[in-house]
Amino acid sequence: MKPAGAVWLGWGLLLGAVFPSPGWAEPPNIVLILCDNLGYGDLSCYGSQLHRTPHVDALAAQGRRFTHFYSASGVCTPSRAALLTGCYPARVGLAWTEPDGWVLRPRSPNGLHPQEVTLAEVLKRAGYATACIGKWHLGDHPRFLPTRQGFDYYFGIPYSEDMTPRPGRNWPPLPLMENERVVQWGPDRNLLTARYTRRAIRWMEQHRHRPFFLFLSHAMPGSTTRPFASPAFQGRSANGPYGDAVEELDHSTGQLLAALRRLGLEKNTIVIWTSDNGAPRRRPPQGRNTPLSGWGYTTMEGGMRVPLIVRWPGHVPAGTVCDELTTMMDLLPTLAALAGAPLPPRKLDGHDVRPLWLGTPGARTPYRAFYYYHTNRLYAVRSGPWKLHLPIAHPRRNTRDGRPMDKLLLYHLQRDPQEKHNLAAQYPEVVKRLLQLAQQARVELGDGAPGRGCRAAGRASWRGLHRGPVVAPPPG
Ligand SMILES: [Ca+2]
Repeated sequence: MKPAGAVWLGWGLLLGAVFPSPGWAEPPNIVLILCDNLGYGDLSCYGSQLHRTPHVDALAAQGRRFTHFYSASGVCTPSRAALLTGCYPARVGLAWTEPDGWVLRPRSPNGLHPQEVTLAEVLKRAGYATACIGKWHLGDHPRFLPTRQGFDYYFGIPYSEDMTPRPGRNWPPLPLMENERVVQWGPDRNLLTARYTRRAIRWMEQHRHRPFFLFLSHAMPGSTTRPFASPAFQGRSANGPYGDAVEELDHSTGQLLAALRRLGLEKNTIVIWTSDNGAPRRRPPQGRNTPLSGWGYTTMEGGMRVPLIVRWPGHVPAGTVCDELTTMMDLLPTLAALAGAPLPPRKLDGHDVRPLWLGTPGARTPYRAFYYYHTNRLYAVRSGPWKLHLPIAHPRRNTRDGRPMDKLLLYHLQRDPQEKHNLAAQYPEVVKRLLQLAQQARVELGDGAPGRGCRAAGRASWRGLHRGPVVAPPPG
């Protein structure tokens, strides 16, 4: 999985000239904006004809847009585990948990293992102030909360906004938390985007004089069939409540960027804008993953390939596009390198992709293979332009409309982003090579059972989140 040593030595020398060793005289601030279930085709700058996203489009014009950037999962919990640890979800035990299933449920005994080292912990050790604002979804038990995983400050709902009380489930009203306390049960979901944005800006203002890492993890467009938006955005878009939510996310981005400008932090702040997985299937359709095939919660391209925009004035070339394969698992090693922070002493799956972010001529993806897991099952493998769907006989949600798929399907993703023309019969040697790569993943990361390189999820002996006294709701 490692790139050719000589090539990377070359990059290292080149980067050494740009980046003073061991880190920066002035480490860059990092603002990471993550949306929930927003599709590849939901932004104007990615081809949406439905949504007006001028602020995100401007961010792309001032930064770099990635067209082959993957989440490590089609669903929330595993995707976020990969983003924060730099590992495949299966490696950190969160591809599938009992009794939760494919994502953690409220009051789960499971969570990201406290011994896992998150991006926040990496940066905190390098002197960064750290905040997580918004959706967490890596465990709601106190020992799994963001404040136990490297974030100095937390404000948000620790799981999905659709996990509200319902018959047969012992779920509390949605808990809005500040650090480790519930400050409001059942907050108005229409106001979440605006509240998160105000909190994020206030926190940046408070930490403007030191390097900071802000993880703004929006709840929207989210997991309901009727996404939420502030009254000022309701009914304003051409795409119903979904479009209203997307356009408010864009407005929020504009406010954050304006705050960075006002605080004089624009130049020395890396802004990263992405989504945790593709837009799920709705009838009629809401989010779009065009021109990719498939929907969120699957291992089709539209389920796992998501927008990524990186802006860093003077470093990341403005108005450029990167078509090389990168993934959410690269954020930890790449940002650690940019912050001059050492990597955790654990096996990681992501790569330091600074050459691709910085637009170094000739830079190529460091991935020999990328693996598409759904739950703890290996569904597909990509290498270069080729994607091989593996035969799936079991009845779990499948790559195509829930039907079992019993044969090998080989697609050339550059020529066939829709995954329509099966070339397995024409390219048996490619099939053979990808099957060998798949077998390596089965051994290391597992397929239905943990592989030899997998670590356990965190497990609490009691269920943490109980409906208790509410402290005074915070202003804003
Ligand atoms: Ca999601």
